[in-house]
Amino acid sequence: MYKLYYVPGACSMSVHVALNECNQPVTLEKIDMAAGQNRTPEYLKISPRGQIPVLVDGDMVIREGAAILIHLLEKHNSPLLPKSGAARTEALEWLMFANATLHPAYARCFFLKRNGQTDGPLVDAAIANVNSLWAEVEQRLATRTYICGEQMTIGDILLAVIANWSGNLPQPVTLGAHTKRMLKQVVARPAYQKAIAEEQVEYKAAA
Ligand SMILES: N[C@@H](CCC(=O)N[C@@H](CS)C(=O)NCC(=O)O)C(=O)O
Repeated sequence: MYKLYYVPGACSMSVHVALNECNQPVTLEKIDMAAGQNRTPEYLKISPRGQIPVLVDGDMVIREGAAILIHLLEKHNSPLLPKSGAARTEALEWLMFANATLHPAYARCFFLKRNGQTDGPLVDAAIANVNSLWAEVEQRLATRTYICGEQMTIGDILLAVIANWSGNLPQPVTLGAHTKRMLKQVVARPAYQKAIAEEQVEYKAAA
């Protein structure tokens, strides 16, 4: 059985949803970051950067979210990651957009907030960056049901997870109508609802 180290509602939730989409049972190991559980010597042996997600699959310990998702979706032949060709490249492009562009854009805002900056030019610039990325998503979704077309792919799930962090930013961000429509469809899926119930998070981004 898989083991997932997670924080409720954090980027690890995309792995949780993917496991549910693949109908895979998982042992959930909650990490309380506020209590410093990610900095204990035991946890640092599992995750040297003190981060989540970490997925344990037999003898394998996988630490980067995108690598974990690709590993799972390939292993379980999930349509969330097309097998080959342009469709696969596009799905990977938008997974990486969420993981390596949008996620760090939010992380910069949280870093500023944690360090006492809730307004001023740095915060404005960081929020403007987040808004410009969501504007790009909105533009794509004006002509597509999901970020890569009519088939939901893994990027949509990670976008939905990240969108729900917006209420914790130092300033509000704008999610467009097409984006909210996509988020509603993704979050309505039984796999997402199961993860919401198991992690006990509230989903607000699609309202
Ligand atoms: N590149 C990593 C980033 C993971 C990451 O930033 N996780 C956050 C939660 S969403 C975390 O563990 N933050 C705590 C820390 O960095 O100390 C991945 O995609 O897995």
